[in-house]
Amino acid sequence: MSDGPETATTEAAPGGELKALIAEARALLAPAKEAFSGANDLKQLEDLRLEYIGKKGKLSGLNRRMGKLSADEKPIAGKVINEHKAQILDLLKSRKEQLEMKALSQQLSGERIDVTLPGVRPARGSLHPVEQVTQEILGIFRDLGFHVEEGPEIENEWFNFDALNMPDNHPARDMQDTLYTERGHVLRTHTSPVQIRSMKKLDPPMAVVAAGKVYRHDSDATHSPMFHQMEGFLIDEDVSFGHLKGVLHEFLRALYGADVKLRFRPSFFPFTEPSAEVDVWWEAGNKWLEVLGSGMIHPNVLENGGIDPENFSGFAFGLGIDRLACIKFQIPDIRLLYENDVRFLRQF
Ligand code: FA5
Repeated sequence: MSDGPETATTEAAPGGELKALIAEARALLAPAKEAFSGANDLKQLEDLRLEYIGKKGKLSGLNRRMGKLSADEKPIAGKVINEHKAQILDLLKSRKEQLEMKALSQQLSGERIDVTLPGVRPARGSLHPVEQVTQEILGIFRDLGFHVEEGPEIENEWFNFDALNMPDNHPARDMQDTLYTERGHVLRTHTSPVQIRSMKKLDPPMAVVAAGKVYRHDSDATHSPMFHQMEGFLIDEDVSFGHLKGVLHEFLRALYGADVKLRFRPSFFPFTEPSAEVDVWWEAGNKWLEVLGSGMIHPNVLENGGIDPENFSGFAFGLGIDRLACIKFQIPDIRLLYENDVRFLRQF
């Protein structure tokens, strides 16, 4: 970088150096303006800044020469040089802004989003197979005119046992290995207490289904400690065992198709008389699998629900939803439903 004009004026007459400095300061403006607008990027502009107003730049060269001026001349020259420095700074600033805008718009156009690129699909979850079957079964019973109720999972012992004709010390309580919570309460062992709750709430005739979790101290390929049941019952005048069989046949055909292989077996439940169980052929397990218990509601149970057994009769059934799902989806072990292995769950 040269201090060019410094060498142009030596030995001037009194006042000559002042005039020369002023003229040189003025003469800087036009070339500075041209040079700045010719700068194509911020790096070039910075080099020009140093050339004009850097420590060794052209304006500093003029400042240094003020030493040769008289005391009267110095403030005059200083003022002129400062004014020109301010103008040069203004020019630099506006060119800098232009170049920054240019750089930003180049960056933005380079980063433009290509809306035609294929998107990344978010992984989609799906309903658990037990939930899928539950929804399907509820749909079948709704179509048959049943109404949906619910009951609590932590149940009062009276609703879970006593009201269902299983008083204290009744041997039938041992049929369902019970998990007790606080005194007088259990994790419900079946959905049958919803029968009593619904009878107390509704007036006959009534046709109700209620699905939910139930708990027992039980675990193997066909037993899970937590599983799902759906209770169904219908109360009206002159309900017969034939109605029960008809509804269960209709239901199983709707769920598995007209050629479903099923069999009724006589059974025992304290809350139904007579009672029957139904098995469905389980291809994945290569055996008959018991899927439900059922029967005609015991007169004591109707009474406990506040319904006169002289005028009304009813049937009831309790479905094992998890087992129905195993048959539906050809699952060979009920415990697979609860291991939460996504490789298994993704198949449904
Ligand atoms: C009962 O729980 C009766 N409350 C059913 C009932 C209701 C009978 C209304 C009469 C009238 P059971 O204990 O058999 O019955 O259970 C009913 C169904 O639940 C069984 O047929 C079976 O499909 C299923 N089940 C029973 N225990 C388990 C278990 N540990 N894991 C998975 N499913 C089970």
